[in-house]
Amino acid sequence: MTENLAPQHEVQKLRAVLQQHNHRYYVLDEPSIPDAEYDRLFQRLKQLETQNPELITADSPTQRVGGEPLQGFTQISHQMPMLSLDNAFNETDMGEFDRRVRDRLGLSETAEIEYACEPKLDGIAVSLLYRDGVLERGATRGDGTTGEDISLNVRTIPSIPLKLLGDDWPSLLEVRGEIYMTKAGFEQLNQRALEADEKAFVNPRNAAAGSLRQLDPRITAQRPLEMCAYSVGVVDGGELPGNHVDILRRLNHWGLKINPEMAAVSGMPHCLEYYQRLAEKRNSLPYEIDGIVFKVNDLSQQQQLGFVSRAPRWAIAHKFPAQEELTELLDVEFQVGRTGAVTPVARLRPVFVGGVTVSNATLHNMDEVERLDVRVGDWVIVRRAGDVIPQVVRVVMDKRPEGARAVVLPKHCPVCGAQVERDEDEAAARCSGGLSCDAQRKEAIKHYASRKAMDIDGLGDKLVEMLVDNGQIQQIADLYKLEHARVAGLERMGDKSAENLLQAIEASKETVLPRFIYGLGIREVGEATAKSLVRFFGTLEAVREADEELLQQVPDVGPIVARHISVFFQQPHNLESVDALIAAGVRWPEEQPKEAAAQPLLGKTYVLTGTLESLGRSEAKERLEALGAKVSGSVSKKTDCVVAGPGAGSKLAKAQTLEIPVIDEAGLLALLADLEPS
Ligand code: D41
Repeated sequence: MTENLAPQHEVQKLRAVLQQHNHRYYVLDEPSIPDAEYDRLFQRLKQLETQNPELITADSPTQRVGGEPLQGFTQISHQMPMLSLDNAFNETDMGEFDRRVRDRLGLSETAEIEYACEPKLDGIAVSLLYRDGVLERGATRGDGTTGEDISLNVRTIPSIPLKLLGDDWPSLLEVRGEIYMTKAGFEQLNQRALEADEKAFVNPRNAAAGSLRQLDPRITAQRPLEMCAYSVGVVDGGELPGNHVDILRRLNHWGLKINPEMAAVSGMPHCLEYYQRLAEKRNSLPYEIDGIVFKVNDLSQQQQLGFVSRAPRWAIAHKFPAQEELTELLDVEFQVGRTGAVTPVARLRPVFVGGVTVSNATLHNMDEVERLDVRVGDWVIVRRAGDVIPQVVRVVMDKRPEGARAVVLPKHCPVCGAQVERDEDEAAARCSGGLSCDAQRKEAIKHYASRKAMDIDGLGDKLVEMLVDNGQIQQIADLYKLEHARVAGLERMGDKSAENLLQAIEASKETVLPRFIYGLGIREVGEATAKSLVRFFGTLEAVREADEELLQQVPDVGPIVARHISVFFQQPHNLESVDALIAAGVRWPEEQPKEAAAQPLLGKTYVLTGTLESLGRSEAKERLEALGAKVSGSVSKKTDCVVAGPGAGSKLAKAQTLEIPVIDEAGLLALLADLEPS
């Protein structure tokens, strides 16, 4: 296209095109050309610049990483101080903030303030100075008055434009924002560090700070940093809109990234709703946030309010509960799970973290204990993010007391006393007691009764433990022999609940084969694998008799799962247990194995989101699965198609970003009509 342009014109054209693509890729997250095409354009520009060095300019996309390592950073003083944020820790603090704002503005009792809401990114605050649309300087916030010149480093961050888009920007524009690392970028960076035998970073914030502090911009360039704008500082030679949200949208229009969650709401109740909504979304966001920033949206109101000491009166950060806290490791105990896995569990001095009081945390396995080098008596950082089980993430070595005791894997199962075995190639240690171990027995029964298996209402964990402890149940099939009088005699039971329980147990006899197979608790055989097995083999006999080779023909079954299934059905006590269940009256309708030809969607992954009005989600799921498709709960690169009904939200948005085909319910019905055997 550019064959016969003069070099200076071709260079200009290439820069404009590359700038656009860069923007689409890093800011909008919507690439429009393949990476290879981008690389070709970039190489062509580089070639032209090498041949015509007089054409090189600082805002050329080729000039992101440049210069020799610095000796040190130069101090700069901010022409306008970068203010700090006051914190609120609860709704009372927020109510008081809103009251102060309204009082100062002399507003009536019923008047509502409009607030701009943004997630508070956990990163490093910076200032970017654009002169005539060209990035001139980048600086850290520092103490708000004095920061450090990190121009060479900020230039390497792809979401920071070297030149603003458009031409309607003020001639001098200071953009303020947060530089951060996404969770995914952080994981990858640490993975790389681990592989290179280097020390891992403790969290994305530290990794971002460390990356910005590099004197050699070539190192910073390799770090997955991003920048999101949150306000402006000095503005000269141009006008900006009269409210915060519109200012940020304008910055976005000039090519800067802003937070897509930003919203304007009226009145404190809506602020609290926004806070709640984002708190629920916190873990699924691609970056870490530690609260929500609320700002009076109207600039003239901001001006009236002014600031005290170093924080504006018109803004506040409503913090989320901390997800990491420091506490003492009181002891390490070993728990035995359904498959015999012996898991070290940390007993902690109770600590409030992630919104709840935590006194136990998993240590996963002995490899993890060794990796953390954790000892009883240590001070540890405990993390609880969302509904995930609390974890010990690190030991504070400086605080290790004298006589801290090493954690040793017991030689014998703490429950049944059988040998504990540890395979060379496996992280988990296992109790060799099998179903003679009370712990494994209890877990096996809990699993059999669980919702996705036989779904026995009223048979909770505590009850199973009591029934095993007082000898009413030895093996799963004994469930079907329970006697009313003995059950009713249990603690907190009584006549009525015993009757209900026995009825629920009786009702569970009528089941379907996939639930039954899942309920057996074969290692690595989840709900989906159980379904695949039934779809492939049709009968329990066929699954029982299949060898490893045949098992591996089943979609989703690899060599390890095949091994576990085969081993399970070779063990006499397992076969006895299955036979006992059948003898007790557990039954299911026979299914016909389906030919691969009847499974046109084999290997395809579908995601259902929003309301499916005529089908309903569970029917849609069943029918898609019957055609061989996998139905997953989340959208990823591996998703082949998203079915979106009314009310679809983030999953639909993600599908669009990833350019995954989306159909509606009508589309799904047409597909089913097409593929289902008539
Ligand atoms: O996301 C953030 N970390 C963030 C920080 C944000 N979204 N908005 C902010 N707004 C301000 C004011 C109100 C002073 C313009 C901030 C910060 N300040 C801030 N970051 C570090 C210190 C202050």
